Amino acid sequence: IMKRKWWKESVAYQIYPRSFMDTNGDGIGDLNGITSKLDYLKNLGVDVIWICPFYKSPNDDNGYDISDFYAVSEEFGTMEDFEHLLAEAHRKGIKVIADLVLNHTSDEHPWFVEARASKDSPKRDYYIWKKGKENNEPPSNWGSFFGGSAWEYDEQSEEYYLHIFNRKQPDLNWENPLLIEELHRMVRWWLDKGLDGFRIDAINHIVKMEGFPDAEAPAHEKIVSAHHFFSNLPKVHDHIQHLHREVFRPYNIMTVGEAANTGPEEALLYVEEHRDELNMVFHFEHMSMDSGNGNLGGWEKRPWKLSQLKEILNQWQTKLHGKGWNANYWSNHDQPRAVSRFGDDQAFRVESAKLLATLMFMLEGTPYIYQGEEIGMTNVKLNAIDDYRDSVTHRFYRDAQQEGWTEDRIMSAIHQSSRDNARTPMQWNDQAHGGFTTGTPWIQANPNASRINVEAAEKDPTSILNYYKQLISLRKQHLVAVYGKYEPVFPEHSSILAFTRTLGNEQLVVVMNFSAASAHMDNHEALADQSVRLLLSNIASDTNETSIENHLQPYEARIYLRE
Ligand code: TEU
Ligand code: CA
Repeated sequence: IMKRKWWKESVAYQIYPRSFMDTNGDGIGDLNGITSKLDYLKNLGVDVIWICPFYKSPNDDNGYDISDFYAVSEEFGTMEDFEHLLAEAHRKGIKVIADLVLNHTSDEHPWFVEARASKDSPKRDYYIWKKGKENNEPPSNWGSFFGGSAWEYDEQSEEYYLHIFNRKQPDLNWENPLLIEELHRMVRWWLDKGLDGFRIDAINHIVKMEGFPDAEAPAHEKIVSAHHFFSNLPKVHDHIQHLHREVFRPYNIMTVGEAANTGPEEALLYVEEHRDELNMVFHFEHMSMDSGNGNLGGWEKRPWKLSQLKEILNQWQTKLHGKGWNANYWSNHDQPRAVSRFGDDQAFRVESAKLLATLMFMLEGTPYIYQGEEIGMTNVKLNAIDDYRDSVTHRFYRDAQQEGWTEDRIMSAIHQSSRDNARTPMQWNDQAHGGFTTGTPWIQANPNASRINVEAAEKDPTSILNYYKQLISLRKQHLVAVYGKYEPVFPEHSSILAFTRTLGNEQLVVVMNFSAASAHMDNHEALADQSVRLLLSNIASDTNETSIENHLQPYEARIYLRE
């Protein structure tokens, strides 16, 4: 058994503050809105909330472009509101972790303003500046994650600065020890306020390849994906260990790093316990199962394969077991809604949302619910590009237009993949805007809020929400659900995903049908008749099952206990 830790046994809930709950009618969710919903979260069984950035920001990227690390965005409230939220959460036994953005700041951060003003400014070197190539081209052919070159030309100094996200998000220069000291001081300041940890944004990108070499590409391709030149470079680990040693160590906190383009071996370098880096990382391997090819093509989803999901889970579950800890999630503020993407948001919305939850809660690792997932919120189809708020979606729209895509094709890709799918207001009740605001919301609510909302779910014993509560209490009653060793069953089955979790004499058997047709399981030793007890199922069953039923209905999920 691994060392017991509170963050391993916790259920986490991600809050996108702008869209969670508005208390002053300005159409923007706020910190007091979060405080007002703590009882709801407590009741659901949540132990930790992760709040996306609420710092001062010009909001080019909804808070991921920070202009003051020490200030609360006025739209979200005041520092007192934050302190009140933290105190109330703690009083109710809920821990709070915040987003920590260390890869870049806003271009409106005073550091960057100074850096840009003069080449001689001591802050100049807080960022990454370089001369262009001879022929007036950017220093390298690196593309930004969000489209276009990762270099932006600065007329005044005739140099370029690096931004691997939007151009209003200049990358910080982690080669500069003074900068690192400033960042450490800031992190410590928040921990001393009583935060319980961090989700660390884009942490695996903080170090860039020395010399900024061109990525290999055909000569006519001027801008190419070059993320291997700024992902998981060895020095990243020195910096994280330094941060741990200098800042994290004395605090009883949890840390989860965002690490795109990272496989399980690479992940162990971040999370293996003796390395003293991070507790967990979010990987993206299951997030790319359904993305099409290329920069723009990635927006057009293709069907995903259960076989691939199984392969990914098997790797992560087995490779980390006994060494490091997983972070399990189906969605976040950057991804489409899980039930629309991996389930069926029409005929089997309820069943498939419960099925996805079953898997997330029964894996080894800490589960992260994204706001609204617990009521089965779906993707949204806003009418026109002007209804969208996400700058990355707008960027895609322009780029796709330039490539000659038709309006229909562009909008269809946006409906499938826009980050705004996850950013529409939380649906609390059947009132206007899902009860999120009494004013005009900053982005339209999903029209299905009249049907899919918390109030309705609370009244219905068979709702997705009530199933989440059951899953969470099951996880809390059975240590095997947290620490048990994972073993796949039927690795080749085309529609059934099944596995066992074993801890001492206790074993969970989890069987799930990932299809809209019923499915049959052959006899298997893992399912053989010994005393089993059905703990939970997402489809009402009339019997008190004491043996494993070989037949599964569409999207059916069952959890058995064998003692
Ligand atoms: O996301 C980082 C990010 O966009 C990539 O790592 C991305 O996840 C990857 O390409 C897989 O698609 C974080 C935040 O979550 C996001 O909201 C911000 O826009 C971004 O950082 C910049 O701060
Ligand atoms: Ca507000």
